[in-house]
Amino acid sequence: MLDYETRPVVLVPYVASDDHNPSASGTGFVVVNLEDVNEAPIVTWPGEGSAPALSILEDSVVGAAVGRIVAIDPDNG
Ligand SMILES: [Ca+2]
Repeated sequence: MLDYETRPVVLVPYVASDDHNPSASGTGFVVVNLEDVNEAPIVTWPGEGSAPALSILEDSVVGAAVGRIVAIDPDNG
């Protein structure tokens, strides 16, 4: 899998050969520079479940903390 953040450059090996008899060939690597794609933030939360499920008392004051979710930008920089 291509991933700019973990490996921005990929070396792809090649073998090129002609159709002579005997055949001659050469090998090497092509340098492929990945271009960064802007990825959506990854949101995580404590506990189980596919969506954040938080609870708060109905008589809590306005502005009271309900819980905490964390968003991480997987892009560099
Ligand atoms: Ca990216």
